[in-house]
Amino acid sequence: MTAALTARVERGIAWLELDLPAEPVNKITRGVREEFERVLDRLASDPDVRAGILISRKAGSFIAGADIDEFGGLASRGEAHALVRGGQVLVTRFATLGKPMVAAINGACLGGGLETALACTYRVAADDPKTLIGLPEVQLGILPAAGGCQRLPRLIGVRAALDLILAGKQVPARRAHRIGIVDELVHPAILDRVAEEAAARLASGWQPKRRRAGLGDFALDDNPLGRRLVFSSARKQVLKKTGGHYPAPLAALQAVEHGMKHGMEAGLDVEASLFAELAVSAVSRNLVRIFFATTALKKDPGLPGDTPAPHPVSNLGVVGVGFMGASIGAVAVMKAQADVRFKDRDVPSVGRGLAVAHRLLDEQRERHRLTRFEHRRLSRLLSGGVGWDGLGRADLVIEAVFEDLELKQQVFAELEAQVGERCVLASNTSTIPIAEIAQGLQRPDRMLGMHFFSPVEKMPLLEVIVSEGTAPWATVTAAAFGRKMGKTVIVVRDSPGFWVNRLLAPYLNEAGRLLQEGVAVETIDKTMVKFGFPVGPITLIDEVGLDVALNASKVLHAALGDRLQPTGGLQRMLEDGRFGRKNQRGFFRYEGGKRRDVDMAAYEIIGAHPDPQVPRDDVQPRLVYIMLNEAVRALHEGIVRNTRDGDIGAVFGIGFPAFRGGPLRYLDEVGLPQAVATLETLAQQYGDRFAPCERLVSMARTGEAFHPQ
Ligand code: 3H9
Repeated sequence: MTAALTARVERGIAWLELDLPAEPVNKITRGVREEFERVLDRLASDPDVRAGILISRKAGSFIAGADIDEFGGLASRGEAHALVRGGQVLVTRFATLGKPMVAAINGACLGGGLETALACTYRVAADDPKTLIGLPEVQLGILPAAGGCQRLPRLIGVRAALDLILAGKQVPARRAHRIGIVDELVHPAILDRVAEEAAARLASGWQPKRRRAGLGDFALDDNPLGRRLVFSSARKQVLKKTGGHYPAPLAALQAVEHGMKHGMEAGLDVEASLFAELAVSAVSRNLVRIFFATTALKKDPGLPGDTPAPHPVSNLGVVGVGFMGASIGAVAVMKAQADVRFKDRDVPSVGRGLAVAHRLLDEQRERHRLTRFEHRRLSRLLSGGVGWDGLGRADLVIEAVFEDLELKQQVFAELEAQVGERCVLASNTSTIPIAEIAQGLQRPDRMLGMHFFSPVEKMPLLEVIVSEGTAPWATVTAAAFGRKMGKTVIVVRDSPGFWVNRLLAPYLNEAGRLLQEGVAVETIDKTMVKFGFPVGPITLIDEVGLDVALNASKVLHAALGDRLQPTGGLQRMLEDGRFGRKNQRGFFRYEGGKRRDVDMAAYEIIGAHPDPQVPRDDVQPRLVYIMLNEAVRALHEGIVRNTRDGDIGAVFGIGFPAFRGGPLRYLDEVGLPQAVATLETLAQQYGDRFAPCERLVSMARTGEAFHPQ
């Protein structure tokens, strides 16, 4: 096998150049580790070598961490322990070489990659968008275990380190420089030269002076009492955020705390034993699967077989620039660098849309995610007007007007007369079948749905909805542009509610039924947060808007029948002018934009009376299983292409607990016969809507699984 590591010595400086053959990223595999060990032994004993430089020769990737593929193969804690000890030995070797080492960072420097760079004496980074730096391990259900929990807090302070480690953040080189992870930030073209100069200086005994972070931070970090405070408040925050479902951030916290109290060696021991436990846990396995599914979707054109090439989209039109349309435009500018033209019915609407989009760009500038120059350049890509002019050049137009079939049909009829032959037409509808919107178009083959989720700049999912008549070139073009916008894209068949709303509707209806039966709002929401959802269903209704939720329910009820019948509560709330957070009136009270407690008036309006006597044991199974059953039906109808897309859609679109792997993975874990039995019991008690669907029953009978091992 070809070597990943090349070593050469010039003027007393050893260059260690990494380029893992036939792989898109550099990662620390067992083989790479062995190569490093051999080379480092040589350097240590070579009297001609005064210093070393670790650099990548793979574009866009310094080192993306330990090889995640190797985790999947770990059969036991013992194996995991051996793997992590191997990693620690290698990283420690960099720190104890007896010769200064410079990490010249260009491209992703993550996990074990950053841990290696931290063990070097000095870090120079290329100021390039691909240079992302961080310890994302907790997102895989593990902790930084090659010394990251020890070296990062010692370098930048406990608080700053915890901020990165506990959320698994990846920060751009510029921010890494500001907080002190990186010593020097340089233009990519001079990275080699600056690294070489630094290595030469270090070899001559130069000691780099490091800025210490803010005085306040070190006042807390540097004394045991202050640190205890930092750790206890971090622990509280982690528990609040994870609900105790994700053990990795707590483990990382423990490793940092232990190491700061008892020294580096003891800290490394704790890192290793916690890693061994976590790496073979079900939570980590599910999170790793989600990582690989997301990565696979980045390359998936959206259709099987020989697909046409997507058309490039450099000009985007957005028609209807309320909050949603404007945010789609802003993200298209920021992530895809598209030239975006807004169109709405009058000047004030266009002005409001542009203001929303500019605000989103300004926020990026304020958070230092855009330089002043980039901010100015991107802002100029946004324009708008009330006429159709400007849309003639569009490669893709996304319509985001009010959810009304006739209005949408009218928009597309007018639009079709303006745009060129190769322009894709997309509706951001959340419920209306695409084929119906496309009726009457001269070229319905270029029409599809692009269902974004609000807030667009935060929500990672995009459903691309294709009807029978949608042409493959249009599908792959929309999917490719969605990915360019930074979204995880699933291609979904045109059908009522598509995938995400199809699963949500029965879940939210059931929550409405529980309310009506006398279960308190807090009980319903807390139960589902305890299961692992980020928010409960009643909070979710307030967030998405009661009008939107009811509209989706009605569409699904009309299409799929009684099992999806909504309760009358939402209708009555709307008649009382309650739209949820957007007008600060819903199931909750709002003050100055902040959500407060439950609005007791809501119970009156829907005619419900919270009753502590109502049994709560069935709240969770009712809400969870009604969704699972619908997921199996929709999968069987081919609404999503496969179980991977179904699970990813539910995790990223609904907030189905990632640590459970998605609804279909969760069914496998529960066991299909057990799931059928639970649904049958619920059906006996609460009605036919819980009757297990045929597909689930047959799979349970034949012993199939959604994700066969
Ligand atoms: C760790 O380091 C543990 C240590 O603390 C302790 C150990 C002792 N391993 O995402 P992309 C693959 S844990 C294996 O499409 P991008 C990826 O699957 C690790 N494979 O590109 C894909 O493969 P394929 C902590 C990896 O430019 C290909 O590379 N590190 C790894 O959009 C391209 O990936 C992380 O969690 C890996 N470490 O984004 C970093 N990384 O082509 C995870 C990537 O066969 N990785 N691949 O489908 C990322 O965040 C992104 O992949 C990255 C590139 C930003 C690097």
